[in-house]
Amino acid sequence: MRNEDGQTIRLEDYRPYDYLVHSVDLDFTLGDGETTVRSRLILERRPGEEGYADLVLDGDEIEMTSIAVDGAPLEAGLYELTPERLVIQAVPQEGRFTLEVVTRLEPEKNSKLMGLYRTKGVWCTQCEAEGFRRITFFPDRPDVLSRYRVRVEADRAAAPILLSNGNPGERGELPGGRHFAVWDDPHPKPSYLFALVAGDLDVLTDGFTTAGGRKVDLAIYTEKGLAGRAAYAMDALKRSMVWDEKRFGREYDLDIFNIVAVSDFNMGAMENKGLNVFNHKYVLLDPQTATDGDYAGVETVIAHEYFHNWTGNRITCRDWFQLCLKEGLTVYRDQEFSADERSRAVKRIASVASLRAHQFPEDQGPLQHPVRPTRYREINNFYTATVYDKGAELVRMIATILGEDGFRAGMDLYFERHDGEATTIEAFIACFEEVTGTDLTQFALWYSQAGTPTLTVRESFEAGTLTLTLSQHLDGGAAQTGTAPMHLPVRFALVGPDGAEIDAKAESAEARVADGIIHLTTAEATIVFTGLAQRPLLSILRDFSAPVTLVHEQSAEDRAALARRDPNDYARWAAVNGLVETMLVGAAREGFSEARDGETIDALVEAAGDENLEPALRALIATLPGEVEIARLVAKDVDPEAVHAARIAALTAIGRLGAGPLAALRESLATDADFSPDAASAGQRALRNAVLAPLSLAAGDPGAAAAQYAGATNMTDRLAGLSVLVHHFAGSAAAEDALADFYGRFETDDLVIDKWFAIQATAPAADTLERVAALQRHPAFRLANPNRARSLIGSFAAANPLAFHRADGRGQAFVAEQLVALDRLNPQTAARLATSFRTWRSLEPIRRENARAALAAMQDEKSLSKDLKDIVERTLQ
Ligand code: B3K
Ligand code: ZN
Repeated sequence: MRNEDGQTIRLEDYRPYDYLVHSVDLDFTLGDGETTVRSRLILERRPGEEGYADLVLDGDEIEMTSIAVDGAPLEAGLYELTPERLVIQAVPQEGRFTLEVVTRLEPEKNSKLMGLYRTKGVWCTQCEAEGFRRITFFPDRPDVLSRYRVRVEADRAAAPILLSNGNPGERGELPGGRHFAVWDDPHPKPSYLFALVAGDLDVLTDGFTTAGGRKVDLAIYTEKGLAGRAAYAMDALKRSMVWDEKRFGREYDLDIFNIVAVSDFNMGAMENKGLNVFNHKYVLLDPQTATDGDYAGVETVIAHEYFHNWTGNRITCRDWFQLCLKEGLTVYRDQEFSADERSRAVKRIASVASLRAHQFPEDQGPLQHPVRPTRYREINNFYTATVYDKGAELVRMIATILGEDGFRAGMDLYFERHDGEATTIEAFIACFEEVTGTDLTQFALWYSQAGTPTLTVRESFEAGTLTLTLSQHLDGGAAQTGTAPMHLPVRFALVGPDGAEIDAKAESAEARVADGIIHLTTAEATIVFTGLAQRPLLSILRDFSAPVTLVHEQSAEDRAALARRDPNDYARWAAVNGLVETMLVGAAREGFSEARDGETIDALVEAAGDENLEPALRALIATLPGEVEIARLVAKDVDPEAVHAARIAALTAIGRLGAGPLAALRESLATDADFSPDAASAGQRALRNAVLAPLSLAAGDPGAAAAQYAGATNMTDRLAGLSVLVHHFAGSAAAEDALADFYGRFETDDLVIDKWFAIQATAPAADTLERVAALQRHPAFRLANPNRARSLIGSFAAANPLAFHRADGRGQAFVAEQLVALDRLNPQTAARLATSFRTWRSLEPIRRENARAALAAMQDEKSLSKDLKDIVERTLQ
């Protein structure tokens, strides 16, 4: 599937693999410094194919020590070995044959953390997307499904626990203090879902009985002494299993479900069949060391990986272009789970805010790509917010367009028809079309047209008639993937002066209007509502029913009225947020003006204090968008110092103008001594903490934050206090004392020390770069540990525009140097962190030029990895 330049993979070149791999037998001999892998494949030329085909297997940085076909060692001339491939000539073309290959690996030296590697003495694998080829030679592509049987052998003292996919089989002792275990996975799977873990681990066990009566042993393995911190993750797992049965009729399908938490991991977690491997950040929690945000994150990631068992594992992707088939759909499922377990409106707002903060800049910058890309050079660079989060929005739109029953019927058909297959987006969409008789051809453009459409709404009212004009526009953008009008489901309501929704008759020549949704399918549509007693308030794009940039020139009065009265909670947040965004963009461009923005602040303070709204929602209302998000809204010639000044001025004004009600609010939300991580308690803490920054800034006094830090009984409150001190009173004795105290308290706890690094790296202060450079030499800093690299370098680049884009260019140059150093150890993580440069063109000219120079310096480096090179080149394009 590689084209002439040998680098770019193209969707249109897809063709099935020439051979079937009926079974995979793997035998691992794990030893200190060296691991041997014996692989025995049963293969067969794909039936119905014409002509002879070489057997082509992928490989990457592995040494082959022997090779045999049908038991006979293969002579040197009968195969060709290159750094990327093993090509075997003269394999049987009729019937089944056996290929045996032995490879030798050095997991201890594997700092890329792809394939088999060692972390804190534990052997662990990561195979998605192309890591299996770093273990043995194999057709390492998602459409080759096989049955796996795995034998693992190791020293019993070093690795009392030996795990792989599927159900456990024989195990036993061997001479010399060694032992072995056999695992058998009855479900055919692609190589990217293979996993092996071996080590000396603690375990938390539990059990679950499925609706169909299958008894499943559940286990979460952790580093020594930490299993107690996995209790919430276990609870989240059981809730996920119940939810998938109820909501989607999906039951678990093995006798055992294992999760292993490790501290060196390139991403959040991995859904390997029956053996999920997790970054320990998404497993380990207790109130002293984890925030409410961490609890919510664990719940989401545990659910996400569990849900992959059906959307990803039982039904997988034909090729990596179809990645959103499993990722977008599984994000949709985990979002729905959190909405059902917690608060639907709060979850929706959090997802929308995250989409706009992470996916919109990607979709509007040089790394833009369609939800289903058609080209890639390095697939690991396409595990993006576009594939995941916009992909989830597309599934959500299908559900909105078809309604709950139609959507569920389509999902049922998808599960029934494609179980056990590697399939495509077309096949997925066809299921919904068939069960509902709906033509989704136009809707499917969302998968191929990159970029964020703009939805412009105009309204006029005259003599009892409201006329709306909706138009959609999509720039060709960098990817120039086309701009045909798409199907935008636009949820709306007309809201009366009393806050009641008005049921008015709607007519449109262009758009279908039904069940509170305008189906915009043309470039422009006019909708006329008649018989209205008075001008209603237009509540539009409710629940963010389509991932668009909304341009709606609604008066500040209408927005403020909706902020007070809209019966839809999402819409109330959106109304305040619209006012706040206008305020912040105006302040970043022209300076903050209390005279101009006083009413916005009143609306925010009033909504934050409205006891009819749940506290978690009020906390979101009271929290201003971050500087990166404000910069995105400013869009052109961004000056990060002006953005920072605007945000601080607005926060201070909120604290000053809202002093009375906000202080009373804080008082009324005194924290419980008995911590409970439930959503309602977390919401109370979030609201109380959201008003700490404005009140402290207005008072010009770190006292309240310092007192909160010192008196905190849980990490949420402690970190909230610390963050106000370090971010708003940088360099003060109170901030420095608290930082020293924090380090002393949590020195031995890696996950908490990550927070200590991150909070300092994100301080919007003049000397943050120098501080980060010093921290990078701190004994606790380890560039090779992805969490640590992300906490210091990643958060500096992603969340501290003031320091990263310092006018002298030294922030960007520092990050570029660090990325080049990281690239030598771990290209995937380096490439991920490099995406922080993606907004460089929106900066003002001096900073823009500095950023270009930093990117060019990376590009000039010799021996840059394919991963980092791909990001740097596309970013510079
Ligand atoms: N499927 C994995 C991500 C793999 C990333 C490879 N670069 C986790 C997830 O999305 O659930
Ligand atoms: Zn996923």
